[in-house]
Amino acid sequence: MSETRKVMTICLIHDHPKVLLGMKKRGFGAGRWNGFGGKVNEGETVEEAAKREMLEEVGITVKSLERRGVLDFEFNAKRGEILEVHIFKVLDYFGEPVESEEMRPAWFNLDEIPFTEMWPDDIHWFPLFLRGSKFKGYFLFGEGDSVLERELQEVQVL
Ligand code: 8OG
Repeated sequence: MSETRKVMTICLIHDHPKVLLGMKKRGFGAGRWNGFGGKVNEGETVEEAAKREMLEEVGITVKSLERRGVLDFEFNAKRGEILEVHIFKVLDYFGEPVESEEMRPAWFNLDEIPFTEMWPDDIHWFPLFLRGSKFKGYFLFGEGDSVLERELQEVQVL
């Protein structure tokens, strides 16, 4: 079976003991808290896309970031269409979070991360992200918020 891939980004700011999330106001994933990101455009590197989305969605200029995870997502109803999501930790930035048409930002304490209002995979990989690991994985989603298959492993190099 042929496979298509859409490459996407998520950026997270972890200023201990808080993490910055955004409530997605419209489009795919609306009503969920998430990091900031979107599709990588043609002619852009994944890092460039991650930085662009941070500026567009929350008004933050990223000076440096580090890739911490790569996850493949597939929906059972759309087999063969893989979302390849690259997850970055923002290391250095300037600006304050500003609400945009797409995202309403808020800081969360690490013990108050709203997993029930996030994508169902997040509860699995967030702990790895927060403790500084790098990781790779695959999630297959079924109806509603069900996860039919999942693989997740820590890696040394992505
Ligand atoms: O451009 P758009 O806003 O549609 O991009 C979707 C965003 O949602 C992008 O940042 C990637 C992210 N995203 C998915 N699937 C999942 C998921 O299962 N978990 C998390 N945390 N984010 C996801 O597309």
